[in-house]
Amino acid sequence: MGHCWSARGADPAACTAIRSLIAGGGLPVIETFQAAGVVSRDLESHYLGRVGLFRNQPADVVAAAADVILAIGFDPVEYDPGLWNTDPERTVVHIDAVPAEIDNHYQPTLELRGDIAATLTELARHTGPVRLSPEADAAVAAQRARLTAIDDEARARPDSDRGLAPAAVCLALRDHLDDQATVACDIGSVYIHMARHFRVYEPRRLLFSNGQQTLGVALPWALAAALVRPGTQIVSVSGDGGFLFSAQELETATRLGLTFVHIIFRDNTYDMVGFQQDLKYGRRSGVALGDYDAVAYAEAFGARGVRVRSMEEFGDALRGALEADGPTLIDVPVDYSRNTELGEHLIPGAFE
Ligand SMILES: Cc1ncc(C[n+]2csc(CCOP(=O)(O)OP(=O)(O)O)c2C)c(N)n1
Ligand SMILES: [Mg+2]
Repeated sequence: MGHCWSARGADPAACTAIRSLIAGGGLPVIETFQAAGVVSRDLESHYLGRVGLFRNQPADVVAAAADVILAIGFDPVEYDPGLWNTDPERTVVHIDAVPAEIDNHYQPTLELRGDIAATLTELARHTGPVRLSPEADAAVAAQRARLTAIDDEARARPDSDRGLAPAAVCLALRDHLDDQATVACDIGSVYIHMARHFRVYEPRRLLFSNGQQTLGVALPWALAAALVRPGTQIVSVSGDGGFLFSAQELETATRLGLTFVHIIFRDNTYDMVGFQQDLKYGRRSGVALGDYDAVAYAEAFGARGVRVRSMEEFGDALRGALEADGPTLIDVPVDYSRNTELGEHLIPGAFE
């Protein structure tokens, strides 16, 4: 079984070449966070999801079973090879403009260094459409079915008495946006949910901050996107903690007259820290956050603000915000009580 994934592969020329390489063949594709959108709508049958942070996604199952991996533009800052490349004997072909970063878990069999698009075009000329064995095909199909089932389950459980289900909010957001929309995502449990459930069909439309995982990036990125992609849908998404890391930029947004929507996943906690404390120590410490009034805060800067209480209200607020001029903040209470499941099926020792 072979497959490819990609970080620098989201470059427009590289992306086009990846799409030609997989079209017509049976090669499954896994997206890293930075590669989100490399797989277009018409190639959906090749999409096996994104890698997880904790090696527990269908994509990780496919990666573990692959006997050949084409790592296209792979940068270890996104996903440490020690987490996913558990079989050092496996054939890894590193295709990139820059040299591979060699370590114990990343020693490519072959490095094709140079312009990614030119390399892929040449590769496709030699290989023709790549087909998997019937067994590998069946294994990939099983993981694709699992991917669909995960989203179906999320849609079926949109809320509880504690708030909206975070995965269902991600899927509802997708339903309201077109393919040219830019979605800037902050760090936090919010980003794990978005990475798992928010499909994009064009590159550089779903933006994540890997590596440093900088809190507070989403709102300023939305401002920048509104400046360079006027007339398109611009959305930023953050947790209630991450929002406060750069919330003052609402002043810049209203002063410059920028139009976008910022969505807060409200749980009154720094949850990505909290749920990992639960997993590691069995208790939480120093992660509580007050139930601050985000609506009043938005209004103080001349922006609109709304706190929603149901999926229906969320849809109404989003539709209104996308049609309005200027920034709108939508405060969405989420039920994070199942978030420790985000870390399920960890590789041994990840939280020791
Ligand atoms: C600048 C910065 N400081 C601290 C962290 C560590 N950190 C990662 S996630 C997180 C909590 C985020 O909380 P919130 O924004 O409410 O999102 P949630 O996890 O609740 O969805 C923290 C403190 C970071 N990534 N960046
Ligand atoms: Mg939070």
